[in-house]
Order: sequence, then C-alpha cells, then structure tokens
Amino acid sequence: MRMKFAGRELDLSRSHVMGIVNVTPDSFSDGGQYNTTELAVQRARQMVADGATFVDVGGESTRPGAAPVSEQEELDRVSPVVEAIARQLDVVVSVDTSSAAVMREGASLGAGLINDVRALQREGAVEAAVETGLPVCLMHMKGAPGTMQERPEYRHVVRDVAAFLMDRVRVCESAGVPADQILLDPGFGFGKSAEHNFQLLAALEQMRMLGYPLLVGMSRKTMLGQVTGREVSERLPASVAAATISALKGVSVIRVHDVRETVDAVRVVEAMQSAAY
Ligand code: 9MG
Repeated sequence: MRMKFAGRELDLSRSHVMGIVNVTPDSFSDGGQYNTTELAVQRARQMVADGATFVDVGGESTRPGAAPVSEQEELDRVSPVVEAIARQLDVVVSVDTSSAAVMREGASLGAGLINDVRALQREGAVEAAVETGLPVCLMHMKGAPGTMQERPEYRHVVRDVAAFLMDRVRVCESAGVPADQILLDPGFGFGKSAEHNFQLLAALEQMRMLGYPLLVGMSRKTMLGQVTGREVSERLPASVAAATISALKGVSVIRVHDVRETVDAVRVVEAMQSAAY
C-alpha cells in the first residue's frame, strides 16, 4: 500500500504521525504574519525532529462556534506557512482546507496532500483536487461545524459513515481522482456523540475493509474528555491511548498535537507487530 505525496512515496501499511499546525489567530498570539509564519515553521521543525511524517496546516478552525473565515483570509494565513515548511523541511505538507483556491495554491507551493473535512463537497473542490494531482483525505462530518454537536443521530453510525464515504469516493473517482490517491477518515468528533465516536473507534478494522487507507484524528478531542473527565490540557495520555488503538487497528495516518509521545507509541506497536509469530 504505497502512495505518492508530491514526489515522496510512503508505505501506508505502516502508521505515520501527522502533526497539527493551526494557523488561526488563537493558535499564535503574536503581532503579525511574519511572526506567525516563523512560529508555525518552528513548531513544524520540532514535529519533524520528533518523527512526524506529515504536518497538517490549517487556517480555518472547525471547532463548534468558530467564526467563519473568508477564502482570502485563509489563503493569507496558510500560503506562507505551506511554502516555508515545504521549502525548509523534509516532511509531507498536508493542507487542511475545503476551499478550491486554497487547494490549488497549496499544491503550487509544495503541499503533498489535501485534507478536507468536507470531503470535497464545496463547489469546485473536486475539480481543484483533480487538477492538483495530489492525494486527498475525505472525512465524514454530519452537519456543519457550528451546529454539528447538537444531538447528532444515525440509524447505524458505522454503516452510515461508511456509506457516506463510499458515496464521496464514487463521486471523486468519477471526476478523475485515482483510487490509489484516496484516504478515508470517519471524522471523530464531527457530528458524533461519545457513543458514536467509540463505536467508530471499535469499527476501524471494518472501515479498513472499505479498501482505502485511513487517517484519523482524536488528539485532545471532547470524546476523550467525556470518558476521562479531563480538560483539554490534560488529555495527552488519553490521546496517546487513542493513537495506540488506531495503530493497532491498521490506521495509516494519525493526526495529533503531541508528535513525540505518539511516535513512541506507534514504535511500540510496530515492534510488537514485527516480533509477532
Ligand atoms: C482538520 N481536522 C480536525 N480534526 C480532523 C480529523 O479528525 N480528521 C481530519 N482529516 N482532519 C481534521
């Protein structure tokens, strides 16, 4: 299971760690774009030193209640960071966006992956993704970020999420996205109760059987607070536990804030797997 990300080929039968680099006003409290870019690159550099294979650069918060961002604002936030990281660091830069313009710009600046929490459903997104020739991550979200956590309901969460993802796969492949450039993501925390999230976590092997590599993100999320009673700043152990389960269940890319600790956990899983007889 190999996939090429802007010239870098990776074996996705292994688990890789993706570091999160948010470029939103609350992520760096500083006084300007230059400073923000510098700090974002610094953060990415540390993540690479800690073992990240990917860094995911995003300029629009998808947290419930977050203010929407104009396309121009998103471009202004993300472009210099993508360009600087792609030029300076040996890492696959993923661009976390639903905007066709940001996808095109990100690709031209050296991004290697499009990570879209809206699964390329915005106008022009599928066409833009095809044009870039980059792999895409299609994520499931029920509803919209502002309201998605208001009593989400499913007939059967695992089947419903799988059906949505396979429908998006069909649309994307018909439009020209090659099957071997698609990753799928059940979208932990995006329109799901704690029970839905943990049912999806338990069913990751089933999701793998859809035939596409998986990317997941649970780092510091509410679902971990709901079972541990911990605030966001205290969720590292639970995040590492969730990442460990993901690696054991064959997830290819694990999106996290805490790269060093997660890479250690993935290495333990890999050591066990290569020792198994
Ligand atoms: C941007 N973003 C925030 N959470 C995410 C998740 O769980 N998966 C993906 N693919 N992107 C996410």
